[in-house]
Amino acid sequence: MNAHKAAPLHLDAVVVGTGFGGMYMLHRLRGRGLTVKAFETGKDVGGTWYWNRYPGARCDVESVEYQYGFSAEIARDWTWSERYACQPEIMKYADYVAKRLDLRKDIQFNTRVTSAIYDEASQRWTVETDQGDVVIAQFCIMATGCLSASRVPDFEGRDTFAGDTYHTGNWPHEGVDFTGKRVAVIGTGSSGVQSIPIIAAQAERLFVFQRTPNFSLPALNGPMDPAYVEDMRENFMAARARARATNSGSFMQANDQSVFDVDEEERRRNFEMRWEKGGFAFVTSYKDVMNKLEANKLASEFVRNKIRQVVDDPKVADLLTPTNHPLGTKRLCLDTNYYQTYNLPHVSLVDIADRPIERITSAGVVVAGEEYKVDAIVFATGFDAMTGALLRIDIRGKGGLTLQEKWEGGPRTYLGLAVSGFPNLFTITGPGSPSVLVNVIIAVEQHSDWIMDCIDHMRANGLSVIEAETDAEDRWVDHVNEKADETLYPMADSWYVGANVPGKPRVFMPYVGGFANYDNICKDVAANGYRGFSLA
Ligand code: NA7
Repeated sequence: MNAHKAAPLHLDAVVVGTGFGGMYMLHRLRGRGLTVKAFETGKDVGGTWYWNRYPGARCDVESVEYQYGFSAEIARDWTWSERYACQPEIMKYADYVAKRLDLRKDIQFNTRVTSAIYDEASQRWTVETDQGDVVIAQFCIMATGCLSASRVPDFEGRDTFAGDTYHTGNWPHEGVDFTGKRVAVIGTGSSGVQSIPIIAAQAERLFVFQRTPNFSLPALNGPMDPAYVEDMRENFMAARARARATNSGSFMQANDQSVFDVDEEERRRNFEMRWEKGGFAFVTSYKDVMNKLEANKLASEFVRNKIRQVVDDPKVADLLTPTNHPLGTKRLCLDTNYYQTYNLPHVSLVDIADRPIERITSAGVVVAGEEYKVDAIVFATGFDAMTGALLRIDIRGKGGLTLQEKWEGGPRTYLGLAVSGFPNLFTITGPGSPSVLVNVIIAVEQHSDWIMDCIDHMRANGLSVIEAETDAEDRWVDHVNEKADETLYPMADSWYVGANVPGKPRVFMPYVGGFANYDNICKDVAANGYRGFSLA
């Protein structure tokens, strides 16, 4: 229930969420003289990193890339300690940026936005919060994140468990010590893969419940090479500019040869060389790995062999080896000693692919009539990705249309930035934009800059309302689908298509056409009088 409602505050813009997207958007809007306030559910900035404090939580984009590129000074004055930053270091970085830009004075923490309702007569959004705030604003910008609505599946008996339960995406801030405990981990996506080795190192007994084996590549994390750190201090901005001109939006050197341009020996050498580098470089071994099944099969089989080489028990190795989806079509994981963990005598893999968890009892988890008795259950079961955080807010556009109604058959946006029927509402990394398929920091900067330019344009031309046209939206949705269908991505039951949430419409949500292509489309739309938008 909402707290007592305050008198409405009139502002130019409201930003919902202060992960890296909301932080930068707030900075941009404020810098252009708009009156703006941001609301944030957490007690601090950082978004998904604020919540995902599970043991081993680590970014799988290299730390030098996972930072803002809008300010040479901010980049130069920050030094990452490891190749892949751990969650606490990313929080320190978020704190550093928040202090540097003095962002917190315009953020209200501990506050969840509950509704955003558009009034056609006044052309204003009324945004309300669970703390009783009422803000009336011209622009409402949703920076709610792609992986922020965590979910625990509705296992029968879930609430009867007598021990402790945790979700990786909502981890206690004081941390958890599993020493001497019997622990169940349910889920083997990135959060499971990162946390399992660390939980195993503490726990007396660990059961991992796996529905789908995922491909995981070795991160080969370690301290940063000082020479590279210095190089990046000088040359980061140029490297970022180059990355923005690529479709991966990253520093990785993609190989534009086909798998079939080379013989078997050469291919094996190249796979091995990229494997040895660690990280996602392996996926860019050849240009057709993600769009030709035969090419993907070769890369997939290389990784499967690596798994078999590491895991001692061939039966366990078989269970851990992904066979039901092509490499990369479910979000790839990066790990440190994940597969090695299954060689430990106190770690057991419980296959639940064909025999789902029957129920949770007061003592543990039941599968195929067998009760696995544990003291704690860790749900590493993921998120209602990309749409969940938006749909949990009561958003109503023209004619009282709710976003839930509008997206009943799956999300529909124009450029992942705007929704027809919802004027002056922008979504940062909304469905239909590259978002989770590229370095998300680049994605949020590009969106925030585009939105800022758009608002500048409106102000300079005496315009007060912008709305995506339905036709343009339809064409964009078709285009997003066409691009996805050119790839292997739709073959997997991934969270990219909402398959992890029962009843969620199966739609490929991110835009797979590439960052640089997408950026050019957005620029072109703006340069052509915001083609596909109506402005008044
Ligand atoms: P993910 O990647 O969605 O992984 C969730 C895991 O939980 C995955 O293995 C799921 O199996 C499993 N899951 C979900 N529901 C169930 C049920 N009902 N029963 C058994 N197992 C289940 O979430 P993460 O938090 O690991 O990672 C999210 C993103 O964060 C990641 O992709 C990176 O971008 C960072 P499934 O594969 O659906 O069969």
